[in-house]
Order: sequence, then C-alpha cells, then structure tokens
Amino acid sequence: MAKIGIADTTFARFDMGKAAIDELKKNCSAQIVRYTVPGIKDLPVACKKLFDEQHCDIVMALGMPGSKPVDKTCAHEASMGIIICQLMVNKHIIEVFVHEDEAPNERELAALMDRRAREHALNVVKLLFKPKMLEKEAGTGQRQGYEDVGPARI
Ligand code: RDL
Ligand code: RDL
Ligand code: RDL
Repeated sequence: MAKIGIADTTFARFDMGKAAIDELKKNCSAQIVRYTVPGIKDLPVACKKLFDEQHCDIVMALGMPGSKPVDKTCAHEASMGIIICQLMVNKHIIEVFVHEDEAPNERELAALMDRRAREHALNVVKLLFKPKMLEKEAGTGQRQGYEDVGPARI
C-alpha cells in the first residue's frame, strides 16, 4: 500500500497537517504517517526520516514562514533543504508554504492555509495515482489557495 508522509510545524498558525490528512483520506486509501516539528527549518530532516525510516513514497512539507525578513530567509533555507532532500532520495516532497503576509487578516490566512493544504493534497494524489491528470492540466495556470489564474492567450 502507498504511504504518504506529512511533515508539519508547531510554528504555523493553522493546523495544515490536519487539513491535508483530511483531504487525503477523502481521496485515497494510502497509509499516512505524520511527523510534527517546531519550525520550517526542521522540515528537511523530518522529510528524510519519513522516507528512510517510515518508507514513505511521497511527503508533504507544510509550514508558515512569518512576515519578517528573517522569516523569509528562513523559508528560503528550508526550501533549499527540502529540495536537497528530494534529490538525495529521488522522491517528491510537495512543499506547502503559506507566508503569513499573503493574507490581509487572520480569517483569510486560516482559509488560505486550509485551502492550499487541501489543493496540494490533491496534487499528491495525482502524482501518486493519476499522473496523466497532471499532464492534462499542463500550462493551465493552476494555483493553490487562490483562484487559478488560467492560461495566457495569444
Ligand atoms: O530548529 C529550531 C528552529 O530554528 C526552527 O524550528 C526554525 O524553523 C524556527 N523559525 C525561525 O527560527 C524563524 O526565524 C521559523 C521561522 N522563522 C518561520 O518563519 N517559520 C517557521 N519557523 O516555521
Ligand atoms: O511542491 C509544491 C510547490 O511548493 C511547488 O510546486 C512550487 O514550485 C510552487 N510555486 C510556489 O510555491 C511559488 O511561490 C511556484 C511559484 N511560486 C512560481 O512562481 N512558479 C511555479 N511554482 O511554477
Ligand atoms: O501570484 C500570487 C501567488 O501565486 C504568489 O504570491 C505565490 O508565490 C504564493 N505562493 C507561495 O508564496 C508559496 O509559498 C504559492 C505557493 N506557495 C503554492 O504552493 N501555490 C501557489 N502559490 O499557488
């Protein structure tokens, strides 16, 4: 049976891991393993352990970079670590980051975090079980959490 890893953080201001797991359970029967760490810089090794020790086929890394410059640097470093991990294990990590300053208020931030986590969970299901569906969506301007922007027209 396919195994999906969920790495998330206590720093985030919304339970993105819970939202992702709920969406995955509604859309596939894969086994799910969760590993929560303090912050986004702890995600790369959490992901690697989910692959090496839990034998996951794919992992979602969910987190919330804060709004300060130091948090943006932190997010870039975390992303680099997540990409290095993917190259080390030759498996996908779907990075689901919502920057705290993407939304104008707490309500919209929570809604964005919920929606982006769920939409990327559906991308995970497609990557694992229905890769042809992604091919059909190629070039269509998909976004997660926001409305899709759609294709540019000549
Ligand atoms: O290893 C412990 C911490 O260093 C680690 O959890 C960091 O990711 C925590 N952290 C920061 O130190 C920071 O300056 C985080 C942020 N900013 C951030 O914006 N989002 C996080 N963690 O999830
Ligand atoms: O792993 C899932 C996503 O994190 C990954 O697909 C990213 O490449 C998606 N993405 C961003 O998160 C972003 O902030 C993209 C852009 N910006 C972008 O400008 N162009 C993209 N993806 O193709
Ligand atoms: O043009 C508006 C947004 O698409 C743009 O601000 C993106 O960079 C927002 N974004 C992130 O910052 C991010 O870390 C997105 C993702 N991740 C993502 O996974 N999917 C998105 N946007 O559609």
